[in-house]
Amino acid sequence: MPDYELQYLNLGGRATPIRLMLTYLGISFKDTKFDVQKDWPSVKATLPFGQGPVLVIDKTVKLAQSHAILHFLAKEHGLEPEGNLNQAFAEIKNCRSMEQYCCSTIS
Ligand SMILES: N[C@@H](CCC(=O)N[C@@H](CS)C(=O)NCC(=O)O)C(=O)O
Repeated sequence: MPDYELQYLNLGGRATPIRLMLTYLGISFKDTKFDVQKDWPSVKATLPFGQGPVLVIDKTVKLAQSHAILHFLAKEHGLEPEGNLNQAFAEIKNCRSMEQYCCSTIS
């Protein structure tokens, strides 16, 4: 099993689905939470795109972008749906839940 470290701010946000997926899979991981005021300015420079969440694999590879991290973990650990259509439905749910998290609908 690879060594996983999840790096993010000291809040739920975009790290929540990643934490949930790793927990669902029963994979232990280091959950590193940075304090926005104290740690973030210096940490930001070390992160791809200067943003979190970031998944550090085996202390070497840094994966950015929450969707890419979720897809990677799903493929690596057997959660990726089979077939293009099922993958599209999963992607639709993923996109929609992120819209609901990020934006409010005007209507
Ligand atoms: N598309 C990126 C967005 C990443 C993002 O916006 N991260 C925010 C927290 S949710 C962040 O790191 N903000 C602090 C900053 O930009 O300094 C993803 O899904 O991971």
